[in-house]
Amino acid sequence: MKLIASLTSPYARKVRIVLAEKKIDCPLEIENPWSGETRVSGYNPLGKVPVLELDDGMTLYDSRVIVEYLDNISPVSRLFPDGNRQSILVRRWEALADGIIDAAVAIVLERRRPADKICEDVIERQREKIDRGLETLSRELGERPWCHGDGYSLADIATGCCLGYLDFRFPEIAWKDDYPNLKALQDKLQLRASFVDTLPPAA
Ligand SMILES: N[C@@H](CCC(=O)N[C@@H](CS)C(=O)NCC(=O)O)C(=O)O
Repeated sequence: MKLIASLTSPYARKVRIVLAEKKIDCPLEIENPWSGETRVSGYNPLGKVPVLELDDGMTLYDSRVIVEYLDNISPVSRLFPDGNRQSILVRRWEALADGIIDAAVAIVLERRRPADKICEDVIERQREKIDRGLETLSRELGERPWCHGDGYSLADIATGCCLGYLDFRFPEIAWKDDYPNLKALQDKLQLRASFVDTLPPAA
């Protein structure tokens, strides 16, 4: 098994954290999907990372499929709860956290366009998704110590990767001042070796 990923992808970070939490050894093949020489499309027709290549050559994408697979191949540190409703609620957190990342990535890509082609309306629309998403994450977390149930789950990992990506690419977004409960969660998550070891490299 090997993971094809970039070190800055927040979706790949989620998978790398899951591997670490579940103590699954998995070599990492670093690929920049944006480089001209990328081989990612040979693993994933969508040309995106992360991709998990299994020992029989089957490739799994995207990150949500990969983390579900990984959680099921090892009983160590289960990250999805049993039961349809509980498990769907964790996936719902993941969908929201990943959706905020999708909006943030869309802004990063828009800003990379030539100055005269950048569309402020596109940026504004995506920024509204980030703002509403953060407000919802905070409201749904409330004063509880973890995103779902009584303990650490994939909901926390997905949320931590989302907040970490905002810190990485959008230091100007003051989510820590606006949402102290999200800051408290992030402070706690950042102490975990899985989070420390997967921080994106300094730009
Ligand atoms: N929904 C996908 C998103 C993956 C994704 O967009 N990855 C980015 C890197 S952060 C990528 O590879 N982009 C290349 C492209 O869009 O061509 C997942 O969860 O894995």
